[in-house]
Amino acid sequence: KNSRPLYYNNPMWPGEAHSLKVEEILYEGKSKYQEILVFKSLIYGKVLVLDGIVQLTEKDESAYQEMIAHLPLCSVLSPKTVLVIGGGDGGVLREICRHRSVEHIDICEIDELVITVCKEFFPALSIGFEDPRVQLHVGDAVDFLRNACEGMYDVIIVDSSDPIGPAQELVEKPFFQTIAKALRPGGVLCNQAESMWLHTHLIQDMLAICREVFKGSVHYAWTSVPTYPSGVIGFLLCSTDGPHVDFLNPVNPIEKQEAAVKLQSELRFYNSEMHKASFALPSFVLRELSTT
Ligand code: AAT
Repeated sequence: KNSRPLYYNNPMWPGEAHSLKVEEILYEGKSKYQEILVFKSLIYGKVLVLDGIVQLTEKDESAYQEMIAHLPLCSVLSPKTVLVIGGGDGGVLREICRHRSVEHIDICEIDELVITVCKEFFPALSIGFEDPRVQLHVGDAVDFLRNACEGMYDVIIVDSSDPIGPAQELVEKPFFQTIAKALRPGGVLCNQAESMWLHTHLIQDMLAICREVFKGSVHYAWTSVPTYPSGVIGFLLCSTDGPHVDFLNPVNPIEKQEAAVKLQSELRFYNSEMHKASFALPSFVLRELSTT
């Protein structure tokens, strides 16, 4: 096991590496797309790692999955059709299924082995796949969206890995154009958008593309995820031309939904205050992002 490579030379995070104490390695394998590792950590519970990059831990997954799902779903009235890109662990599905208005969820994950491994080691996340409203499509999101029906979705959530490897094309303009086409007028995209501390150039590029492609509103929000590099991760929230979407004052707040008390008690991280707060940006980020 001493031959396991060091990851401080990952091109997404040159010169830095972060460590968690490994109690036990639970799974190690290689799919057609990536290396998959599951281990039990001392403090963060079980951890899913793809190509050396932490995708989630049991302790802090709620901060990511709840925000990436409820930020967009609370921003549109009565969302019914949703598409998830990536998200093979099932955590985002679990969150979407909490919304009673949702009737159909497509998920397009490229790597079937991620799904299989998560079903074995992360049952509290993969439970999302068991909901009858969920339809799984194993394949590349680029192809899936090329063939998607126009105006089909109220909300699209891109829960994809970093743009190295199979997710490379998911930060490019043609991909965003196919997303905009697949959304209904006034439909909403929430896209994983990296760290404001480390990736301002990537965020600037994505913002510039999205401001061109999405004719409604475009905003950057962020959340705290201690096990992601720099401890934070952001989201791009965009809406297509059509009924105006006010992301900062959501029309479908969690406390006004059916079974709101139960719903709110099930959530660990998201609430309406966190929703609003997530759009507040530090001054250096405001400056850097306004120049695009
Ligand atoms: N729910 C939190 C975990 C993820 S998982 C990202 C998923 O995106 C992976 O399962 C990966 O196989 C899938 N994926 C990557 N590329 C594609 C593609 N082209 N089409 C469909 N699915 C894809 C995200 C964590 C973010 C980590 C940030 N550092």
